[in-house]
Amino acid sequence: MNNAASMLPIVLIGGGGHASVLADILLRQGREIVAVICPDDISQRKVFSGIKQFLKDSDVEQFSPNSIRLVLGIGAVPRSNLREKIAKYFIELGYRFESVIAETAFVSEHAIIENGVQIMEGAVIQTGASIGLHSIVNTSALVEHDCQIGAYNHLAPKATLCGQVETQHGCYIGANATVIQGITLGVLSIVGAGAILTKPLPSQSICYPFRSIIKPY
Ligand code: JB3
Repeated sequence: MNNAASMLPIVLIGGGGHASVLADILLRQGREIVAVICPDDISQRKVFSGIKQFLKDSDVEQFSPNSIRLVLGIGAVPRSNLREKIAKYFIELGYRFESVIAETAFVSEHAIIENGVQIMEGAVIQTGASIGLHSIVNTSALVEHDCQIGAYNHLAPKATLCGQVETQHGCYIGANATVIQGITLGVLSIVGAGAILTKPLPSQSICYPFRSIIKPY
C-alpha cells in the first residue's frame, strides 16, 4: 500500500452504512476522498460532509482512470449481487479498486489479500490465509490460518472461521457465526448469524442458527 498509485485520491462508490465506515477508516489514514457516487441523499452522514457527491455511476468519467482509485462502498447482504454488479461496471470502464485495511486489523505478512478486499476494524487474518477479490472481512471477524476465502464473500462482524476453511464465490457468513476447521462452503451459500457450521455447506444453501427451546422446568 506504500506505492505512489496507492496514494491517489479516492472516489467512493455508494453512500450508505458500509461506505460511511470505509470513509471513516480512509480519512483517518489521511486519504483524500474527492467524491462519493450515490443516487441517494448522503447529507445525514457526517463523515461525508465536505465531500462532493455525484448521483450517477457514469459521472465517474469526469476522472480519468489513472488519476483516481475507487473504493467499493456497496456492502453485501445475503442474495444480493449488487456489490459484484457495480464492481464489474467500473472495472469494464477501466477503473481500478483499492483494498482497504483498517489500522486496527491484524493481517499476517504471510496472508494473501486480493484486489478490492476490505478488512475492517479489529479483524484478524492469520498466516497462510487468502482473501479473494472484493470480499469484506467485517469488524472483528477472525479468519484463522490457511483459510481460503473466495471472491465477493462477506464475513459479517465477529464471524469466526477456524483453520483451513474454504469458501467459494459469494458466500455470506453472518455475524457471530462460527465455521469449524476444514469445512468447505459452496457458491453463494449462507451461514446465518450465530450459527455453528460443522459440516460442508452445499452451493446455494443456508445453515440456520440453532434456536434455543426454553421451557419451564
Ligand atoms: O454488516 C454490516 C456491519 N454492514 C452491512 C454492509 C456490509 O452491507 C450493512 O448492515 C448493510 O447490510 C450493507 O451496507 P450498505 O451496502 O452500505 O447498505 P445501505 O446502507 O443500504 O447502502 C447501500 C448504498 O448503495 C446506498 O447509499 C445506495 O444509495 C447505494 N446504491 C444503491 N444502488 C448505489 C447503487 N450506489 C451507486 N453508486 N450505484 C448504484 O447503482
